[in-house]
Amino acid sequence: MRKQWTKEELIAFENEISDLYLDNKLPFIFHLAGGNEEQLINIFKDIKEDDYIISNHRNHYHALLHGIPPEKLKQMILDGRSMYVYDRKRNFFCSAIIGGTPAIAAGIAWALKKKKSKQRVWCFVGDANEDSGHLFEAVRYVDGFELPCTFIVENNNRSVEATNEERWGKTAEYKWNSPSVIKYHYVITYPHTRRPGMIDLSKAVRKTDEEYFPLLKPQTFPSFEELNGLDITYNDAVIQSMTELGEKGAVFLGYSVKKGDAMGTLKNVPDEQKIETPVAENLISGLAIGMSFEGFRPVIYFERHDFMLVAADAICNHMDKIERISHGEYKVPVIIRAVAVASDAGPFYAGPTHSQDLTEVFQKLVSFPIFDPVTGIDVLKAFKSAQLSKGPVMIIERKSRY
Ligand SMILES: Cc1ncc(C[n+]2csc(CCOP(=O)(O)OP(=O)(O)O)c2C)c(N)n1
Repeated sequence: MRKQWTKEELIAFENEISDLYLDNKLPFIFHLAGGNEEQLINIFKDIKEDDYIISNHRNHYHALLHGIPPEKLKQMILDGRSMYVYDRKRNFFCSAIIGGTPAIAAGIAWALKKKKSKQRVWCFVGDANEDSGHLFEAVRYVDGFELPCTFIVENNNRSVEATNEERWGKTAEYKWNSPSVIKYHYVITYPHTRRPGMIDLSKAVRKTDEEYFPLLKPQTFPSFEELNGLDITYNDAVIQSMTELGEKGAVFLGYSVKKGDAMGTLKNVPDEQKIETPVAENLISGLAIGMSFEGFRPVIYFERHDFMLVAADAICNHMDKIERISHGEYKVPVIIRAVAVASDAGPFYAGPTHSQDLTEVFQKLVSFPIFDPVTGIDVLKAFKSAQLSKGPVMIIERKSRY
């Protein structure tokens, strides 16, 4: 049974955190909530204990109201994790990257609906989340497929220091035409964040990035020596790998994966496992993350590297970092098929915006394994490793080798 918080208790918790800061105990960025106690206490009356809460940088109230014990939350805050509050057991997740969470929320909701679960996803966002298209993509997706997800826009008419009018002029008060969006207004009682000048940093205990967020141990994979010597072409190896993944229950996401069969590579995969998506690469990748939280193994098909840049937030800020920033509580076993169509790809060549090979860029950007198979046997080994991976994996496919 979750503790029922009163307005006064919530305020007292945040005041205590504020005092810890003034006492040099929190030498890092954190965000205090205040002014929306009554609205949140009301909203949480509709939220069940096993529902998902997808929160953001200002998450202390959401965490307390969803049942994270105050001592546990306080310790996380003391450990530099105010913006990184996770609790897998209570389905509590957050991201401080504005715009990053709605697609993930939609992906979890997709999975819950598929599993015929009674659970729901509640995604809390500030008004700055209305600033980019990411929220719109997720709302449209949730509405279109009637997914069990509600987005709550917490409008305090402020992003850092700027009002909505300053950012958007006459379109400041955006109205959503969606059954999935609730918007409430409030006047926030704290500044955006505490200012560095308010404390004596020389008295603060400071740790390294790695002490706050230990690095993940690199995964090792078997060598699959039994595959050596097989006579299989690159293209057939991709088809065989997709067939195997399909038999193991993977779901395949992308646009035109049903009609186009991802250039014929999904021809042996049952249609129910092919998820036709909008042409919204960041949404596709966020959906995959959310689905993976609920036990699905999503395989994303990007038909050109260039298009992955649109998904860079979901791939680099989220997919790659979620396991580390959640101290291992959330894992993201997503497989990315990254097809490179360089100028040597003959009839598939389509000019400079469609022919970049970003393998080395992603090798620098992300810490998860990236396989770049050369032969058919390498392809089989790469996808077998991907099947075993506990986290994300990217496999480069080259059209010129198909
Ligand atoms: C993609 C991205 N851009 C910029 C920031 C920096 N940033 C942190 S909080 C914030 C403002 C958020 O405002 P809002 O969503 O309205 O929430 P509030 O802080 O008012 O609760 C910004 C711009 C960020 N975290 N992520």
